[in-house]
Amino acid sequence: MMVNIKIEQKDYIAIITIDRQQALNALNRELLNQLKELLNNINYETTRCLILTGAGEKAFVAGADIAYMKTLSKKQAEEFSIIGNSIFNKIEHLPIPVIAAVNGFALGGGCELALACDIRIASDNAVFSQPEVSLGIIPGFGGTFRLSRLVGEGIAKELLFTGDRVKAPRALEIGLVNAVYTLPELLEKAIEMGEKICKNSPIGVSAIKSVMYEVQKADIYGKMYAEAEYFGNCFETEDQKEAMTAMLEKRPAKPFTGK
Ligand code: DAK
Repeated sequence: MMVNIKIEQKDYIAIITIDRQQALNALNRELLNQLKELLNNINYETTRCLILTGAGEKAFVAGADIAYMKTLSKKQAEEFSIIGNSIFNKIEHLPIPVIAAVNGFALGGGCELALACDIRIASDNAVFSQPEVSLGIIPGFGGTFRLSRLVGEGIAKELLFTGDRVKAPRALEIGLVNAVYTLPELLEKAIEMGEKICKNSPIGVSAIKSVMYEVQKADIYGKMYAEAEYFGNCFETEDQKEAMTAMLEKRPAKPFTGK
């Protein structure tokens, strides 16, 4: 029984909803495992497009679970990063298109999840950010290279270094999302796009996705392991522990010391 994720089928479209609203759909190990299982069990005879969204009106995914990450050692963090990356990579090379319907906060790992999808559309209350440097870490699920690929290196570096939040209109302007709708319209619009895709040749659609993936793959794999290593090195530091504790205690963190 999937406690954190729902999947429903609408004709050829499967809709996966991440539903862990008490933590704004933050990704912990259990949720990632469930997502992996769902992805491993997609029947491509009956499914030609996947939509990923978050439950509720507030968040798509508010990030990797900070309460879970707070106490990770360097080694555990590196492992967590590799597990997450394997799932996000899987999404990226599923033989069918994946549309992220971003219905609110897409922060940290949530933004990275959206980045691993083929297409992103958002509701007008969506907020994107890679705030990891404010938590004493770096993105661990491919955010560094996938964000650059999508919005260009200059804007990606600005967002990664500052942790600035990007609201829906700006996300549209920089190409982080393809379109913005009201929240009640969002899923309907994602389904509409999915239906158009599903009317086309599944072999053709899949071939396009594969070609585009193959072209980028060689480049991405090397970068991914570098990211995991640097990510691991941010753990067991005073800054990481203090910043994550402060977030969970809902207080401002002490200034970073670089230790
Ligand atoms: N993790 C755990 N719990 C979270 C969470 C998160 N990322 N985001 C929110 N929550 C929980 C809050 O702690 C709170 O729990 P209770 O206090 O009710 O028990 C509940 O969700 C509601 O949140 P708030 O009370 O804070 O709600 P507000 O409306 O006041 O604020 C917010 C919403 C989204 C602005 C705020 O919750 C917030 O700033 N959340 C943290 C967002 C964030 O910094 N996300 C990035 C996390 S870092 C990795 C791979 C990837 C990554 C890391 C590692 N490896 C594989 C190793 C990526 C890193 C991240 O994602």
